[in-house]
Amino acid sequence: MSRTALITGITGQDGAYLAKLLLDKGYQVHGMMRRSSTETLERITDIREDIEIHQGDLLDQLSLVRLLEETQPTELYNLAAQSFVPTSWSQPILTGETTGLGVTRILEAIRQVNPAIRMYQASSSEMFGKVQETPQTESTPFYPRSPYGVAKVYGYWITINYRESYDLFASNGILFNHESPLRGLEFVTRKITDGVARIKLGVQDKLLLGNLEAKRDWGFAGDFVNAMWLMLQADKPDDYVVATGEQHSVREFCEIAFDTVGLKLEDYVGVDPRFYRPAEVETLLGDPTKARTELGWEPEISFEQLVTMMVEEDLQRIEREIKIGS
Ligand code: NAP
Ligand code: F7E
Repeated sequence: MSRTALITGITGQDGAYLAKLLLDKGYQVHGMMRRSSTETLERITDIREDIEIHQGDLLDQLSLVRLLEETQPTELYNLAAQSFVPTSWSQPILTGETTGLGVTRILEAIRQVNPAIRMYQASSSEMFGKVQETPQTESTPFYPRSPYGVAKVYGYWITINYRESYDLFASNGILFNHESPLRGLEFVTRKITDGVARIKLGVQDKLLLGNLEAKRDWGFAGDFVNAMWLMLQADKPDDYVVATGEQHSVREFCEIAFDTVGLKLEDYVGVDPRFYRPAEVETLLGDPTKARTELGWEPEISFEQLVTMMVEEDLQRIEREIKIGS
């Protein structure tokens, strides 16, 4: 039977990895992107001909209904969001509208067009914020620390509420930080690997960061999108923590990244309080036991492999840019 998936947020990091995974599995893949004055398809240029892109916006209910009618998906992956935590303090209303209420708009569109569509909601470890226990599991209480985290808590609960109210197949993946060479440059991992590559190639002197002691459970995006798919193949909808079960600090990430190119962090990294947050999430560590036992999900890429992969890809990209510029 041919399976059809609709991915919101297809132009983002996870959208690109998930689209590739679904194409490999034989899905017909549709992606939703919002209108912009410049091209934002950079992450999916290699599969552009294999997928269908449609315009739509989480802020526009009618566009969602129309899109579901047009594409008739069997599975919908709601990855679109305002996902950068610092921006959620400068644009809290937009973040609430997109990252929070946007989920209700998707659920309402599903109800209206076809309640049999299976839906994945991109929930986040940011919901645990000021952690109430360690490691965090599916039953750990939430304590979000940013407008982004608060909006994700709303998205999480509205997904459960629609599942219970209308019997929808709607599942939350509580995903811990996952990174890749396709990660946005403003997130700390990519900021570091891009900075390290530029320093190594002589086009940058310093790398200015915020809280070096923050700890995260970092995994590889390519591994994590597989968990999203597995959730929608399960017998029943449910909520799952997706994490590696291993924690590292921003400082450790930096050390490995600089080591990869034979340099020392102390010679290049400075702390700039501009990158501190009004309320910080100091530590996150997930327990992926449920995803492992019930879905058979396991991450394949280690922390060290992830850092090295990201540094190496940034080195190659910047080398190409330098060649083109000279
Ligand atoms: P990302 O790279 O920032 O991608 C976000 C996507 O959402 C982009 O395609 C963006 O489009 C789109 N978008 C933003 N506002 C929109 C709107 N109003 N209407 C339609 N599309 C809109 O994020 P990601 O890292 O791939 O993460 C995917 C999802 O997982 C997000 O919901 C994020 O909050 C969540 N999450 C991420 C992580 C992580 O560590 N990566 C962990 C937990 C949860 P443009 O290209 O036009 O900006
Ligand atoms: O920050 C610290 C910063 O912006 C990680 C999103 O995908 O994952 C992501 O959110 C840590 C924080 O990711 C800099 O203070 C230090 O403690 O890479 P980040 P995030 O805030 O954890 C979750 C799971 C999501 O759901 C989100 O969508 O690193 N940090 N110095 C810095 N962070 C940044 N961005 N820049 C710095 O210079």
